[in-house]
Formats: sequence, C-alpha cells, structure tokens
Amino acid sequence: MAENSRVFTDLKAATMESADTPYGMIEDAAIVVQGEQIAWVGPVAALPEAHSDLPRSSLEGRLVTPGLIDCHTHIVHGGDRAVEFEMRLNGASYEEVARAGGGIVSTVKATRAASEDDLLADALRRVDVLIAEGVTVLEIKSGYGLDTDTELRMLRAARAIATKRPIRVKTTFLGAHATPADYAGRDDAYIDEVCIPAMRAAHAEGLVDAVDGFCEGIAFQPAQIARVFDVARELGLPVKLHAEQLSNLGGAKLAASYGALSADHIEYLDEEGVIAMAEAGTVAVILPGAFYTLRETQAPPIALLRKHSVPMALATDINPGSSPLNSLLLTLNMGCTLFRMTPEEALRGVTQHAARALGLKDCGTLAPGMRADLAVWDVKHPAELAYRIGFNPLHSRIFGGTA
Ligand code: DI6
Ligand code: FE
Repeated sequence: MAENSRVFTDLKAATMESADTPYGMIEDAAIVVQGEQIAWVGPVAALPEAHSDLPRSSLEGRLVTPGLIDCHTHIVHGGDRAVEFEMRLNGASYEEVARAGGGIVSTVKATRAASEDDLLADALRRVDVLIAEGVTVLEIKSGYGLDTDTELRMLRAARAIATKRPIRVKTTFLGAHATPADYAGRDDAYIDEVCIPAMRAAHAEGLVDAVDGFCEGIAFQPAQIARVFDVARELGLPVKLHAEQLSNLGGAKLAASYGALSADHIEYLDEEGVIAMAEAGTVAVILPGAFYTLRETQAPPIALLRKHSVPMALATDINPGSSPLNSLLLTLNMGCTLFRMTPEEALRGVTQHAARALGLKDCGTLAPGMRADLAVWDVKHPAELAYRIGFNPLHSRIFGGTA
C-alpha cells in the first residue's frame, strides 16, 4: 500500500460524477487516497472494511471538489498592455494604439525579447494566483512568438512551470494566432514558411499536446486553419480552435470535422455549428473574460448548447490583451452572471468538462482511479464558489495525493 494512504472524513464531496444528483454531491462523505490516486469515494457509513484502518484526516465539514482546471490560457507571454488599456480609456482609437506599437504586435515584441527564464518567472507570478484558488491543471498556449525560436521558448517555459510548482501543464501550439509584421499581407506564406515548420519542430522536441488556431477575419481563414490541422493530424496531435469570437466563419464546424477537443469563445456560433460540435463530441469552451474586456454584447448560445447536450467548459483565457483575467473563481461568477450558466454548469465547466476539453480522462471528477487532485473549500454549498465576487474560500489543495 502506498505510503501516503489516508482517509479524509467529515466532508461533503461534490464529485461532479453523476448528472442525476446535483454536483454529484455526497453529503457525509469519505475519500480514500492511495498514493497519487483516489481509491474510494462514498458515504462514510459505507466505507469498506479494507480502508477502515488507514490514518484519518477530518476536514471538519468542508466541501471537497476536484482540483480546478483552467483549460484555455495564454499565461506565458512577455510584457503587458496596461498602458494601451489606459490610452484607450483616455480616448485613443484602435488605430492610434496600433500606431503607437500597441496590440498583439507589442506582446510579440516583448515575448521575443524575453528569455526563457524571464517568461517563466513572469508566468509563475500569475500561476501562483491560480494555485491559491485550487487550480491543479493548466493549459498554456504559445502564439506570441510567431517565429520558431520564440514559439519553442514559450512552450519550454510553459512546460518548466510543472517542474517549479505542484501543477500539471498541458501545452498547445498556437502558431496560427496572428501574422507577424514581417509577413504582413502574406498570411499564406507565414502559415507555410513559419507556422507549420515551427509546429513540426515543437512536436519533434516533445513540446506539444495539442494544436490551436485563431479563425477570424482579423486572423486566419478556415482554409488556412485546415492546412495547419492537416499537419496536426499527420503528427497525431489533437486540435482545438478559437472560433466564432467576433464573427461566424464556420470555424467550430471546421474544428468538429477534425474531431476537435474543443471550440473556444463561440459567441457568434449558430445552431448548425452547435450540431456539428455535438456530433463530433467537441467541448464548448466559454470565455467570459474576453467578452467582458472587449465589451462584447453577443453572448455565446448557451441555450443551444444545452439543447444539443454539448458539454460546456469555462476558462480564464488569461492573456495581456483581450482577457487580463487572472481568476478562475471570478470566471465562474462571470459565466453565471453574464451568460446565465447555472453554478453547477459553471463548476462542471472548470472540472469535468475542462478535463474533457484537454483530452484528460484521469481528472475532473472524484471517483476511484482518478488522480487525487482535490480542492477543499470553506463553504457550505458549492454555489458559493460562483456566488461571491473577489473572494477566495479555498482552505487547502491536494495535488496527486500530496497536500
Ligand atoms: N483571441 C483573443 O481574444 C486573443 N487571442 C485570441 O485568439 C487576443 C490576444 C491579444 O490581444 O493579445
Ligand atoms: Fe485565447
């Protein structure tokens, strides 16, 4: 038996397992952890004899959920865009901001100028805030390098986070995020000469868990994304897509045709796209931080996603431009208040469905065989996690069985 085997008792478990019981809730529960895994979860009265001699830890009536999962971030990047934010609030137009070197180009410049250590140190400050909120799995994208060296450096910095902190990191190659200045007006050449070779190089170095793109009028067309996805498929890498954020180019449908893990943002998604996602098993990743920051008015089609049983995940989209939102708990509140998701949908969105959006089968619920990634909360009811604004009720966090 593993050394750190123990039974947690005096707790309520929001297992997020069964959809029959709200939150998959077990009121007077016990959780048996053996090594890095959960060995048993259930009512304490039903605790099997085999586990009854293990050391016990009382959680004094607290709520336990699966560790939270932030399944869409750009948390590794150079610099920030606070001055640009200020310029716009002082009346500068988008063009003026761009002429002053603002926008995504400024983040590319700052990221290219940063060393791997700089990128890592900067990102860790933001990661620590997520860890303090009970986050145990984090997805991180490249996409601010837009040249091979910098894209790989971003991914190495992202992977290094998991060696410095008790958190699991999944890395996503996002070379098709924007066209760099030196390729202005030559998007196709950028895809062929930089994006695809950089993806192959990153994959060869073992740095890529999935491939993403930005399918939008201001970014890449569906045909260009398809070229990137064809190579991802050849390399055996799953895909996902920033789709229908500002307009409907049919990105979600394209992603679904590649069996995508997720289609993200999707404010402008129509029912045809929703059906395509339902048929492909593609998760809808809802990103209220970008909606809020850009003062968007078109909400994602939550009712249609429910109607067609498309699983909804929720994520921060942490990035220096459209979503400088460094809180997954606040994201829960925003999903509920801005999009009328229920607190249960929101919590499933950062646990069960976020795991699925990352293609992970060993986390996101509390069940035997799952990783023992637990968040312990000083709350009475799980709806409290989405309810308060700017309040963190985390009591403690267990990562792979270790406190
Ligand atoms: N969608 C967005 O909103 C961001 N990237 C993306 O694909 C914008 C990123 C930025 O402005 O830095
Ligand atoms: Fe994003």
